[in-house]
Amino acid sequence: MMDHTALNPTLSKSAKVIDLNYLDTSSLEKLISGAVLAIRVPQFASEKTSAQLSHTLDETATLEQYSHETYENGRVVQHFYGVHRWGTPFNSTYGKAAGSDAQHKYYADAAHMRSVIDSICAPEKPPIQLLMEQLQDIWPQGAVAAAFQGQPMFCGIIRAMFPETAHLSEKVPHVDCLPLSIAELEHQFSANIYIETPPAGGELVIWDTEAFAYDEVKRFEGAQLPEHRLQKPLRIQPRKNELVIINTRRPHAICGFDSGKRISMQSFIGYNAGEPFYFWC
Ligand SMILES: O=C(O)CCC(=O)C(=O)O
Ligand SMILES: [Fe+2]
Repeated sequence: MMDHTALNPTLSKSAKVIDLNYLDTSSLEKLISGAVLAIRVPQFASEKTSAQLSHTLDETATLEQYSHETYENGRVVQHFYGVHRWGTPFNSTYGKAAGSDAQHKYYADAAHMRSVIDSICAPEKPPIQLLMEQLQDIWPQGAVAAAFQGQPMFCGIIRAMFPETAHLSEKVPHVDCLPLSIAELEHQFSANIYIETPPAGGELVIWDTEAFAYDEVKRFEGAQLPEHRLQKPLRIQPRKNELVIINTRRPHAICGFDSGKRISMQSFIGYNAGEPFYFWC
């Protein structure tokens, strides 16, 4: 059962993080304006859904390396930072031609994974789906699965980290920014719903600096972000079943851990004023 006690938003250790029982419009507006760095909704996923997803992942899922792209001399370079994935991310199509095998695979896997995840979570809805439905209720323009290339995109990839490689992400703050050639977005956020968390470590660190603009993302090509934009880290210890939304054009990183697993269902969320939130991953 969900705890319906109202959480006092000021209880949070940092004024830059909002802790909520239910998402609300004014908190989203604060995230969009940059007044807050993160929104947290504990107990967003039900225990049962998390258990079903976790169990299936252990038993049947084929995990692959999730890479993060950078651009070096105009070329896409993919880096492994210790995150594994179940499902095919849109960045696997970067640098590939329209109509390429990579593009076909992305959209085919999107359709396949939608039905696989729906059936794992049934009779409940997958947590990312619940988030889209809540945005439908509280945001004037609602939320949709993005179709930047005319076909519905994947929303809700499963990301998994293990002690052996989790530390790879810690030293490499990154920003996530959909290429301008795909869509022009005023902001890019991500939603992670944590299905499993390690007993210690695995914090999400987000730096309190302006979100990077497109030209800055381009300028800071390669893995190293400028030191002066990495001065004020804010650490978030994700809780099992919790939803955390951040602006992914702010540098962020994930801390290593020594035992357990760190699993989340993730989607990027694009924002343009007066338009629905666009979900993809
Ligand atoms: O796993 C996390 O806590 C953050 C994942 C991440 O880098 C993202 O959602 O952009
Ligand atoms: Fe990220």
